[in-house]
Amino acid sequence: MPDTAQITASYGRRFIVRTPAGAVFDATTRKKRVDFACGDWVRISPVNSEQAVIEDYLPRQSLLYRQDAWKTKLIAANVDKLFIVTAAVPAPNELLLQRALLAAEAAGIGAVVVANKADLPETADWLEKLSFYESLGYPVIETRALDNADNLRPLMQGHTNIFLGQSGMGKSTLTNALLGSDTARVGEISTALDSGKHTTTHAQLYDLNEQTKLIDSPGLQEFGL
Ligand SMILES: Nc1nc2c(ncn2[C@@H]2O[C@H](COP(=O)(O)OP(=O)(O)OP(=O)(O)O)[C@@H](O)[C@H]2O)c(=O)[nH]1
Ligand SMILES: [Mg+2]
Repeated sequence: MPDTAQITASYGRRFIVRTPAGAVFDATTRKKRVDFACGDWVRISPVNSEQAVIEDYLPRQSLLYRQDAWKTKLIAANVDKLFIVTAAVPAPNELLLQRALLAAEAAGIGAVVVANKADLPETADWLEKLSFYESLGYPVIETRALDNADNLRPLMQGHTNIFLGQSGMGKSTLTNALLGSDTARVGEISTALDSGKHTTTHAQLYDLNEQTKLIDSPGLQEFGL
């Protein structure tokens, strides 16, 4: 008998789903379908107490995706607030920021620009660039994820939020600060390449509290629309 559940982790073809009662299953799809995303509500058929098959997704409130020359990749479903995580180090890509803002507009969801690593002296110049986006109406919030991320909490409360951005900007560090634990794996950045190392490899949904969810996502390098 089909049940409903939410996808809390997406590994491409394998998923973790969780029912409203809190049962967690390893899930696969039929016919190698990959059109499911973290945050999706789905109908599942349990196989046993640990495994289930995803039958279909329920109507989505929103869908974030990116596109390269070959295919469309789903980022997350049912998110209603996008936090674009930026930092002065490694070098931020302004085009990627603009594309993420466009994706938020296309999905009809609110966007916030996070200027993380505000403890670094390089941040001053980057904040100057970001003032343009603030003048367009996007909130720009400075964070120091190594201390805390408490100033993001009021903006996130009651929403399904996502951290999106380049590798190495501190999405998982912010996630851990909000969770108050070291749940999400955090990576070094490469000074030689001036980039992150793609530490987070799959989208993962966390509960911040009963009404508030947060998806930590893998770093983007390109972001076609
Ligand atoms: N100085 C400073 N370093 C930070 C801050 N936040 C994160 N970092 C460091 O930045 C590096 C990358 O952090 P991650 O949280 O792994 O970055 P990410 O955005 O999750 O990267 P991917 O998972 O690869 O997309 C780590 O070495 C963190 O310790 C901050 O506020 N200040
Ligand atoms: Mg990460």
